[in-house]
Amino acid sequence: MADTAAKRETDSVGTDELSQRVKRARVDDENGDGGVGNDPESENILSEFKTSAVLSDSAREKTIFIHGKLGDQEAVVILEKTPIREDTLAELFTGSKLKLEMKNDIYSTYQLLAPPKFNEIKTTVVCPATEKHVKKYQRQESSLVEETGEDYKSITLPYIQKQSFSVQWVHNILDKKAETERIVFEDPDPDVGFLLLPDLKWDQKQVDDLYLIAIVNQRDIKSLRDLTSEHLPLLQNIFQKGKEAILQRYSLAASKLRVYLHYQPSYYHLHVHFTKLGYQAPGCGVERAHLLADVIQNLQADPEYYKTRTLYFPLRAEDGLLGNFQEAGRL
Ligand code: M7G
Repeated sequence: MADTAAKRETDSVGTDELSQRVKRARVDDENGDGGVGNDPESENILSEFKTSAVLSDSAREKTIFIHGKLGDQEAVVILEKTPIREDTLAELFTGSKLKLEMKNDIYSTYQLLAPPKFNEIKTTVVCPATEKHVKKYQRQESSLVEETGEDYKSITLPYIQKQSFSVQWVHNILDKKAETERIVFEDPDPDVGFLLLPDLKWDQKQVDDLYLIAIVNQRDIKSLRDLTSEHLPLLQNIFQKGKEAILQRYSLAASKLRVYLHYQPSYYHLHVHFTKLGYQAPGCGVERAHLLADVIQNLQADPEYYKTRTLYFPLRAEDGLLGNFQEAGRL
């Protein structure tokens, strides 16, 4: 699928049949007893999912990324076993069946068959998925790229202007067309304002893997590269009010947070990641994450810091941008 066609396809999200069915299923669930696994009447949109390939999986992280088809549309489905929560332990122990697997001296292993409500699997569906989504979730070798300010202008910018993921989902959030009930904090100011809400990756069941994103109201800041000292009031506002909102809502102190931007991001509308320190959030490594506190200091020291600095980031083997860096002899 050509990427431009793919982009058009993602732009239609919100009107296609699948999203109507997802909404219906969600409303059914909300109107029912709300319990996971207790509502057999909810429409299972995945019953007709046809797997074509496993893109990646991890026994350690208990995740699997699958490419397949939902009806005649390409889809990516992500399944993730959820953490065991302390507040469910009593019920888990009393309400489960235990099957002995082996016993040796003081050691024994069992298969614990928990009541259905404890078997929830966090499921994310991307449909229609573009070729770019499939590549994003595929296990691939990465290479570290060195991008000068000039490289950004001549290689990266033209590429992202043509090929990047649709940010329709971001506009839906800002326009209050999606995820409105999930908003944790809002500052409506057009220049320094933002919306803070749980990231797609966080099921909000435990603070241990807390993950929120702050999405800026301004629509023309693509990434870290666009930032200058002019944006300091915006960045400081996000840093300050984001931390306060998280303290208030989740009782998590600022000193327990990792607050950062990705470069390169997947979505070119400026946003800031807030994750719990100690939780190894995907993409929090030094090759991709830039602490907001450092970004602020760098811009205070040099207003054009991110316009002129060489920035380093990993690109996956099948990323078109990597190909463009190779063609330009920059790798
Ligand atoms: P990024 O740095 O652009 O890319 O971050 P990454 O996905 O490679 O990290 C975008 C962030 O937005 C990620 O943490 C995503 O999980 C999150 N995200 C993506 N989508 C499509 C949604 C969405 O629809 N809603 C919410 N709440 N978060 C999203």
